[in-house]
Amino acid sequence: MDELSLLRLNRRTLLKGLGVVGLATISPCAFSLAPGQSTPLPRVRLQLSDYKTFRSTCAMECLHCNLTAYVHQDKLIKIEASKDFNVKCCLRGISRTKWVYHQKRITTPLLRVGEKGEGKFKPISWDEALDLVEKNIRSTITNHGNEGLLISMHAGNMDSIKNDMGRAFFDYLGGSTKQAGSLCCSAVTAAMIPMLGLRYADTRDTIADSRYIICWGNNPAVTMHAYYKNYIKAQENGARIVVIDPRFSETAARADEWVPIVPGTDTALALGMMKIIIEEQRIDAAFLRQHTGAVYLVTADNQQMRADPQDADSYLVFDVISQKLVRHDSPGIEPALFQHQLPANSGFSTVFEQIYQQAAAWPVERVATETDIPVGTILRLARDYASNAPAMIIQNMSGAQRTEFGTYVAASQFYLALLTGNIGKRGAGVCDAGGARQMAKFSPIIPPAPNAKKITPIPVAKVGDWIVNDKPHPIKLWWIMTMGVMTQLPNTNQVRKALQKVPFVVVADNLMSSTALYADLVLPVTTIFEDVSLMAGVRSHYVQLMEKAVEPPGEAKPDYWIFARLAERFGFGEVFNQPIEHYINACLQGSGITLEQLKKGPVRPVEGDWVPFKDGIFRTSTKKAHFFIEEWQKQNFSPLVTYLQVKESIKGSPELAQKYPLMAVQRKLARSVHSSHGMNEWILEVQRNQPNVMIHPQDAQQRSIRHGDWAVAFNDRGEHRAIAVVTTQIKQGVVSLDNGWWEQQGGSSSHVTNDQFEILGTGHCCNSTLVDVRAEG
Ligand SMILES: Nc1nc2c(c(=O)[nH]1)N[C@H]1C(S)=C(S)[C@@H](COP(=O)(O)OP(=O)(O)OC[C@H]3O[C@@H](n4cnc5c(=O)[nH]c(N)nc54)[C@H](O)[C@@H]3O)O[C@H]1N2
Ligand SMILES: Nc1nc2c(c(=O)[nH]1)N[C@H]1C(S)=C(S)[C@@H](COP(=O)(O)OP(=O)(O)OC[C@H]3O[C@@H](n4cnc5c(=O)[nH]c(N)nc54)[C@H](O)[C@@H]3O)O[C@H]1N2
Ligand code: SF4
Ligand SMILES: [Mo]
Repeated sequence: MDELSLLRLNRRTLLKGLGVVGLATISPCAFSLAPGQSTPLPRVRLQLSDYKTFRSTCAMECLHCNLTAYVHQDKLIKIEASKDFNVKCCLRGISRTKWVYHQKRITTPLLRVGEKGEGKFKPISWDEALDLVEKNIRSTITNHGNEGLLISMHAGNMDSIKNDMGRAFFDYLGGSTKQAGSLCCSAVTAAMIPMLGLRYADTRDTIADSRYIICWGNNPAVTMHAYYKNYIKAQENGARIVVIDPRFSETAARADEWVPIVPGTDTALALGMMKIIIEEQRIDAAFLRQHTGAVYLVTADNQQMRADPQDADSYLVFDVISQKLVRHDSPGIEPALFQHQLPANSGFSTVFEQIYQQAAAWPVERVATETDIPVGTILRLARDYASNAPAMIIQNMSGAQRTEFGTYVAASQFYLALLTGNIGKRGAGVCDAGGARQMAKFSPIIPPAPNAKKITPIPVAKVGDWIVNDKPHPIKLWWIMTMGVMTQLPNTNQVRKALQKVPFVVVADNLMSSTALYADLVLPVTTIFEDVSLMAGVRSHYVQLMEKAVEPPGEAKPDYWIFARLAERFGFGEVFNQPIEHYINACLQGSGITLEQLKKGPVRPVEGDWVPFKDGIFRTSTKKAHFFIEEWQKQNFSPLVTYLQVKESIKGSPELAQKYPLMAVQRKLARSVHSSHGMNEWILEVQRNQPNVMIHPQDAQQRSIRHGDWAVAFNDRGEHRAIAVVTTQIKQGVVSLDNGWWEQQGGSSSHVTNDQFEILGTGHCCNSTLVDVRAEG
């Protein structure tokens, strides 16, 4: 589409915009005009003292860097990395100036006049827009019940106010259909909560202390770029970095070793490593006895034994001193870990022995066949991980867990850490990119709704499919905020049909996004620096006040303003229409942090380096880490990590693989965070502006695809066009597709991605996808 050439400017605009000549001499003329602004500002030399500065947070699902805005005469002139912040923001953060002043900013409510997707709208007033919303909400509830309302929200803005307010508003209406799970990392959550008692256990502070780092299905050089410096420091200190990825990623390029793997087989590798580690007695038995449920007893029919069936925490262990069954937390005991420590014919075993049974099924040769990793490499990985303490696994919401059994992938990494005692210490652990939420308690911004009906949710990956099929009930009004359903949900063609089917689709966004094109009503919202908010979030270790620096364009409003106005119409205005400070204070309750403190700058809830589960204290009710997960057992899955073949894979669906013999994995790019920034003109100037498909030379040759040609990845769900990169930097049989391209740029790779949901965590298995690729011709 020609959207691109419209946006492409010459490189000098970016360089000027970034102020390479220094802030004090920058000229405001270098910037394109704000919407509605007609004449350029005169060229003047400004001094630092001429600017007002404001601080906010880069708020989509990334690292939540603190940004400083320089404002002159009510215009945002420049964004910089905040000087006293722990990480430096990237080009995308700085380029947010171009988001604020984007040509595609929506400045007034828009009502659809053309077909859905055509992008034809007419401006209407907020009063008209809110009348329409009110009318449609009321008629949906009357004619179809609260089930007919669906709210979709995700990671486009992860501040602590907006999504929470949306969720609460629909609850105060009496409830609505919601999405279950997340497109991102439900699998990690489903592993961590029962195993460790919390989600978010971030080890970024002590990466430099690590001696051995495995980036497992994870590409921090791009996706955690702001603190990649910690990895470099670790290498300077002598650490070895190993990357396990079907693609030679940007991190692999800087690492000591790249271990290509068949997608979806990571748990087989982890179990194989466990077998080696256990059989070679490389486990930390003392740690397992003291800090984990590896010593809990399991009956022959696979139930954990308890002293008191009414007391969930009364797990039984076998005390080798007294030779008796005792509660795990009895003083002065030495619990049996190994089978040979248990009485003969006892009829029970330990959780540890059950783990070993799972691992024993994975001799190194079998792992090699399944993963396509050489035997020698697997042996080395296991031995190096277990003997180079402290060793760290980087998981960080990884691509490897966006697979059909991603919960087992994430859990297997914690198994490895626990078995070797590589957790709760500097330089060890399994990093999951968590922020301030793991360090302090925050409170709900709105009291729970008094009468929200419990309504069956839609697994997020199934949103398109279920709406099209009226499952679990017809959806008549769909509210979409902070989410790019047309680019980020799997199976785009089905999502498009869903958008076309629902009679009233509201999209709140600040840009005419791919999703907004399909709305019946588009509501213009603010970006950061245009409203006040709070980031007490999950990706930065700091709690940050998000300040307003400039007026939003036209009629754009914060999402919370919209919910306040609607709440007034539905009779619960006072719950939603308080000043923003009220909600910020409510959130901070219990954290020990005050708004006054935040006005002076970001606040970290704890002092010193953060070492999650320090000294082996976990957050479960027993304070121990658990391996045997009864939640999984209740869903008829193995309570212990086990390897299951991904269905949409060569081995899992041989028939489908005849038709679609290539496994497609997704890749996040430096140019965007998902669909965010995808249309930022500064980024389009310096980053590539067309999607790529990486394909191995042999796969390319078989299909007569040449390097640099346009190619099409396709399957029964749809097609994605991209430029072929023919390279040995991708495993044969695998192709890598880019995440985040807009409909207006030719369309998202989600056209082909798997919309089955990751079962244990209700997550997203975009990396369990079969395709074929053809030259465009
Ligand atoms: N094909 C493919 N799909 C994927 C992935 C992949 O790798 N490949 N990755 C998955 C992952 S890990 C994630 S986390 C998701 C992310 O997917 P999403 O959560 O959808 O994230 P974004 O695309 O960043 O943002 C969505 C929209 O939020 C809007 N937005 C920003 N600020 C605000 C605001 O204040 N209010 C409102 N109302 N809107 C706002 C943005 O303009 C943007 O249009 O994508 C998932 N989908
Ligand atoms: N620049 C940038 N940074 C981001 C984001 C972004 O969009 N852009 N998104 C943010 C978000 S929401 C998230 S969730 C994180 C994600 O961070 P990452 O997990 O690092 O990101 P991905 O690119 O999705 O996946 C990383 C790698 O997983 C590999 N992979 C895919 N399937 C498998 C598999 O089955 N096994 C193994 N071993 N590897 C596999 C892919 O080839 C890819 O190189 O990044 C965050 N940071
Ligand atoms: S895009 Fe990510 S790394 Fe870049 S400034 Fe924003 S939060 Fe930081
Ligand atoms: Mo994500």
